[in-house]
Amino acid sequence: MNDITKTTKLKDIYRTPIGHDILSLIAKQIGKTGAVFKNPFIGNLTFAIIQKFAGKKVDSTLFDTLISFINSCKDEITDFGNTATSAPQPAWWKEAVFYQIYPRSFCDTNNDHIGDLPGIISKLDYLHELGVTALWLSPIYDSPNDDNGYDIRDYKKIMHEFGTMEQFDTLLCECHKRSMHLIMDLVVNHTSDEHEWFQKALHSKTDNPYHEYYYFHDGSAENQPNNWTSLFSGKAWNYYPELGQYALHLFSKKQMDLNWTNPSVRAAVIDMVNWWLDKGVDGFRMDVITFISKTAGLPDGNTTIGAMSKMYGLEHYIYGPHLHEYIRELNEKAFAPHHAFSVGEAPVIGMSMSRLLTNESRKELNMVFNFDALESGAHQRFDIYNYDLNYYRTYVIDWMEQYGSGSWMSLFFDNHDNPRMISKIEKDASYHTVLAELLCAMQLTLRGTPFIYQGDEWGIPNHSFSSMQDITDVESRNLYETLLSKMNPQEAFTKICAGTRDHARILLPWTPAEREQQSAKEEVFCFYKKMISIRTKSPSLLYGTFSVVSKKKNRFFYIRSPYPSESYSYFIECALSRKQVHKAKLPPDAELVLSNYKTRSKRLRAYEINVYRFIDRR
Ligand code: TEU
Ligand code: CA
Repeated sequence: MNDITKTTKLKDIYRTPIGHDILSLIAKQIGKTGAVFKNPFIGNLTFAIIQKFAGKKVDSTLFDTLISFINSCKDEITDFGNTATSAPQPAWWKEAVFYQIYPRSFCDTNNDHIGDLPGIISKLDYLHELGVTALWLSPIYDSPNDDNGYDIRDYKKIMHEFGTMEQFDTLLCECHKRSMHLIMDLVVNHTSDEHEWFQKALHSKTDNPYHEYYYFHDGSAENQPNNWTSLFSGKAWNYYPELGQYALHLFSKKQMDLNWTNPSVRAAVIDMVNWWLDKGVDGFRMDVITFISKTAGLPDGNTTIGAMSKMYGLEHYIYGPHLHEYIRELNEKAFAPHHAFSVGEAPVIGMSMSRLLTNESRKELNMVFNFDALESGAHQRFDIYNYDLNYYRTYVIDWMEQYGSGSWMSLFFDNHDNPRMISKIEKDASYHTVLAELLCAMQLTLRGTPFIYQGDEWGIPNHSFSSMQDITDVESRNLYETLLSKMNPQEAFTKICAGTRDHARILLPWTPAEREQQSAKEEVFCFYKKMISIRTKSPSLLYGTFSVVSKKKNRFFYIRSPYPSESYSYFIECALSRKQVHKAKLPPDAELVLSNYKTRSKRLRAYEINVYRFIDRR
């Protein structure tokens, strides 16, 4: 593939992996999809023409930066065929219903108001009854909890608030007894600054192998090595006067980035992963795994990109030059020999780069978590707005049809890093039950692996915080401090409440006394249980093809067609807003198998979803 230049047409840039995803990201900022670059006028523009029109408004280094980033990927996008119609290779992780547990707030059994391993063990029968077949545990390792366990101090020790290694062994054994897989969280882009490796790294900057485990750069108190900023606000460097050096942290000040160019780091990570896989763990969710390779020399980030994204330097770490090499080595020396499952967290990158990470021919990852649909349109997480499910429909159709026959989607609406999706969509709680059930049935009838986040099965909404005293998340607390330079405390608190990760980290209300609207929660639980059962028993929903029947505004009708071993097709009709919409013309003899409304109606009501099955006689 030839390198692109300033005179390459946008439509040709759109055909390169990084170019596709960058142009899609730019389109998203104006509420469009990348398809806009197939438009003859727009597709024939070039960076040179744009530069001419934009003049001084756009710094010329921006296009140079984009061109070198796009040219840094030498992989071709081979046509991997149409995801929606291919017959995939069966695998347990394609059929699984995953449930993400954030141990700190899942279930507490010793009244310290912190979830623990005995709490998880005590709920395995509940999860088995729901129909869950695989668990993903957010980090349970020893940690000072600056970022609630995503700052690991000892990879082979259990956090004392959660319990003991013996209790973990019991948990793993009890999962397997119930034919449930268990995957852990692999956080190896960084360690805690209290990790033994980092503590040894501080001893001296010469003749010290551990010093090369991290990114240390010479400097003085004023001039840090580059302009990179942390995703948790502020600069991405700590200064150590005793060494006269800075060390890199893309996240909190206590999460120090590992230097993956160092073969000793890669070997130490591989050793640790094998240690857990030898214990019988079934795989890992890999925390910001796409950040592990950085541009050599850690050069300054482009100021225009930094100002737009608030992440100065991101073009130098979101998809670095050796990323595929490192992941392939990890797969070859740890995951593949154990037939272990891997899902990589992949912030910022889009479908093309994700395809190169997950296509089976690449022997890298089984799946990724893509975040393009976590916010609708050009919105960011801390914006105060109503998420538009029409955006989700466009996104999921695009991925269902373009991702490629050798790649497999993860399907999720919630996780521990985001406010609850039902509250993003609707601020009026009276819609939350039907909305929770709409999201459930979409997630479990689309093609891919569903990841249910703890509490989704009760339709848990956002929490109401009364002041910043209630907010514990380091990302939110840091952001609040920076906001105070631009707005008053009340405005800053309101903005934090719109996007804080704390919404997803409130202890689950297990006892009826703790549960408001207990009957609504039980209704949502029963709906989840039924929908999971329908999916689990239906190869068409697991592996069948996907085709769109209607994608008109506020509607989403689609068909899942039989997988060879089954006769039934499924027809799903959804209303994506409060507005009533015309119903679909159903296939003959369609039988309603699940609805989130108890009565029937001529039109689809607010957030109504109906799942039908039928024999396709066409
Ligand atoms: O998150 C990576 C990440 O980029 C998140 O901060 C995300 O961008 C944002 O919070 C909203 O989506 C992973 C973990 O999931 C997160 O909990 C950790 O704080 C972070 O890495 C550092 O380990
Ligand atoms: Ca506890």
